[in-house]
Amino acid sequence: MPLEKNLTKEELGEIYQDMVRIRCFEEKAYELFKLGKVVGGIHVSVGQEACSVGVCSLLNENDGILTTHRGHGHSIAKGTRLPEMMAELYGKTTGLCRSKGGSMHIADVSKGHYGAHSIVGSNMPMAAGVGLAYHFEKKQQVVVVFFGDGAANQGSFHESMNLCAIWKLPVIFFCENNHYASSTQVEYASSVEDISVRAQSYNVPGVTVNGMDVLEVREVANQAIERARKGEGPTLIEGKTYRFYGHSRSDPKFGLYRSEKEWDKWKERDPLLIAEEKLGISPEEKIKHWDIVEKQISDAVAFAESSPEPSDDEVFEDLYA
Ligand SMILES: Cc1ncc(C[n+]2csc(CCOP(=O)(O)OP(=O)(O)O)c2C)c(N)n1
Ligand SMILES: [Mg+2]
Repeated sequence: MPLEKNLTKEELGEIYQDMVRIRCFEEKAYELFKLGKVVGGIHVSVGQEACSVGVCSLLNENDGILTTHRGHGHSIAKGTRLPEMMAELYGKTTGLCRSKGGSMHIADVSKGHYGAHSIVGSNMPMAAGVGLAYHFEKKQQVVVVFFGDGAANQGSFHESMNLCAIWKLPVIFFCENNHYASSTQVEYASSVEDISVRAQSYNVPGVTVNGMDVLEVREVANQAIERARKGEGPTLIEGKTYRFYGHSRSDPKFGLYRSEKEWDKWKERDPLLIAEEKLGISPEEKIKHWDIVEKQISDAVAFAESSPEPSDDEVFEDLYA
């Protein structure tokens, strides 16, 4: 039976609202970045919401995630608090990491969020470590590591997959294949069309899914999570998706490496539109969800605005554990 058949109307609405929360948070954060309020760098995942929500909506609070430089969506989907997250982007003392992390290094261990990691591919060996800890603790926890198509060409991907496979660690490798690593097209950098086939080298299941469809992502993620909880080891999932913004702040929407025509084609498959149709969100419900979220985002911005800047004395605090 399809997984969504077990969901109530409220639960379907929560999935949609989570996706809207990510979209609104990131669009607001991007706007604030351009105004100089959000400091450091910013990489938004607008267009990739079905991957983060599809997976994280199936996780328990004590399950883990690790994410990347493009990690706001995963953080929000895992339940990270919005005011403290926005304050972190502002570089304020009330931020999740007391302003030491910023957009690219957000962590919220209380929610099982073991960090955004900006060094491409660095989070996969860490996920193997979290998986090993879960394996010894025997509490049926799982950890999901999100990474991009570019990261799938790093040695750390292969080493981590192999280790998790031989030790049957409860780690789900979720590759968000948004077709570009900065300006490098995936076809240019990868020898295979579907990154998921690489799972065969490690004798683990590998699945490619439509990463624009939250319910399709949930179906495959559910199987991978069940398998990991039963102690049967890792799965590699590849969600084919697209980022609607440029790679980072300095990269325009279309850039020199992708065309407006290509962008338009993907925009027709906006994950929010697909979710509205498939989750059965009526126009009235849509307005209600957006209203709730917009209020939450403006509260988060107000919290960040009114929070204090860190003082010079704090600069050496929290560096060692
Ligand atoms: C080891 C390393 N090399 C290069 C970079 C610079 N860099 C930052 S993001 C990025 C592209 C990553 O592409 P992908 O893994 O597909 O993730 P996406 O940005 O598409 O989400 C690069 C090359 C880095 N941060 N770390
Ligand atoms: Mg990419």
